[in-house]
Amino acid sequence: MGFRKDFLWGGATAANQMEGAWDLDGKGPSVPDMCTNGSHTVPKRVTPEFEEGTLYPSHEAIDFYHRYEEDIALMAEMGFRCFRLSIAWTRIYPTGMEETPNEAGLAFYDKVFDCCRKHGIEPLVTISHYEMPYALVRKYNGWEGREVIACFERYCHTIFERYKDKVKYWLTFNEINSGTLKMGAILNTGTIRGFCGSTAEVPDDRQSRYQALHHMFVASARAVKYAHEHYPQFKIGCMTLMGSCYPLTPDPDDMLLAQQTMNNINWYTSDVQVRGAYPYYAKRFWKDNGLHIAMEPGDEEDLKQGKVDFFSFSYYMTVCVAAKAGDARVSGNLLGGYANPYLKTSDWGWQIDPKGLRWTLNEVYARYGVPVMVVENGLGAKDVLEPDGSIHDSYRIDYLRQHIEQMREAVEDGVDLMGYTPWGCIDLVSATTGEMAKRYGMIYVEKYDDGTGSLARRRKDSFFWYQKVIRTNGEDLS
Ligand code: BGP
Repeated sequence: MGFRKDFLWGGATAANQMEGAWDLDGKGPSVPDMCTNGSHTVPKRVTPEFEEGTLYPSHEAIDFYHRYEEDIALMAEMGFRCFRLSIAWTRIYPTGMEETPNEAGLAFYDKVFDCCRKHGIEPLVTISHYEMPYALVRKYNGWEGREVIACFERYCHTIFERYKDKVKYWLTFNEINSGTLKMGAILNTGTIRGFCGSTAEVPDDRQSRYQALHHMFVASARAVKYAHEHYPQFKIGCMTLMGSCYPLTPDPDDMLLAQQTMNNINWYTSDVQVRGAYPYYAKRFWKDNGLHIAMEPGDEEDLKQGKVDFFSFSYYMTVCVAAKAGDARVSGNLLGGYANPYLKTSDWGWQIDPKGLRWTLNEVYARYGVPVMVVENGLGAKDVLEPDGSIHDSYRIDYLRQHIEQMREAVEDGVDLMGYTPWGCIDLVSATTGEMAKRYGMIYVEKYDDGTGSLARRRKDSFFWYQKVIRTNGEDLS
């Protein structure tokens, strides 16, 4: 037993949090390009027009655009077999609406994938990771507009054909279920036309988000179906933000609420993407919340024909839910909840729960029975750069070790686990706060919250530890 021989060990990133070069070589602005920096206490803001003197962290990010060779070489040195990255839609179609793609953008990813291949690294490509062309927000209110499905299909056809010999593993949308949450309007559905303000102030317009999600389901299914027909070698997965939740008490009301939350937040999107149809509980959920989802003839058939090949998810934490208010709350990876008295939290208040990962893996596999991959996991923490250039991040090693141990348990339980790509293997911009101070990497980047820094890369202690883990295929976690 243990991890399979071809286990995809690696790390995960996203274009808008890493590349920089936000307006180079024909790239258009995406939603995150319109977002300012924030912090744990001050929310980031969306500005429909750029403000003079304001810092927009995605504009330079960690400048992967110019440093990808060095970065991929460092990943290769760690022994990566897989590198999860995303393509910036706006490099290929700057507004999302062009008829022909931007050759300079396509050429950039040719170089990146060739570099991965040179090092024997399998790219895992997220087609849309928390960015959409801002022009589509202005014109269609993001994914609420049905027209965006065709824009996305054109984008998918272009990149599938261009990279068919370089990329085998794909994910359609990052954390698609974040569209069920308020903050998902900015990160995911793009349903923020005309909105100007902080992430805390974004309106909770469920109707537009759930309509947008329907369009994303159809778009994803059509992309999967097209890929299966034209590129049978591809493996395409869905990607869920796993907000696993426990009932705070054995009160039956808490039990029911935990089940409903799992259904409505976590499974709502993956049931569609893995099983090819809306789940049985959707109708009641729409009714109870006054939601009306406009569908066209053919949509159901598309969903049925566009089932994904594998299930992937991000896992950082768990929360408790309680029917009666009053207990201590914790923040979290978009989904907050009640504090679990058995768990500790990270510096950013996210509850650390390695055993919850084993529980989650078993839940997922029992539900779907398709191969599973953990494509994000990790500890966002403040690191100290020592004068000699070292970074002693034993806390990160502890976090990763405990989670890998539990993944191994899940494999022993019988879960078909394909791989593990911890988040932000190289330090990058935080998605929720826009900070650099919240670091996840095994590779440190000298870049700071005020936008300064040499951008030099350094190996943290976790770099050498993870190198050993990969070398021993997860046997030696010491
Ligand atoms: C996930 C996103 C990533 C990422 C990560 C960590 O929700 O898919 O893009 O950033 O969470 O979150 P944060 O950057 O806010 O710490």
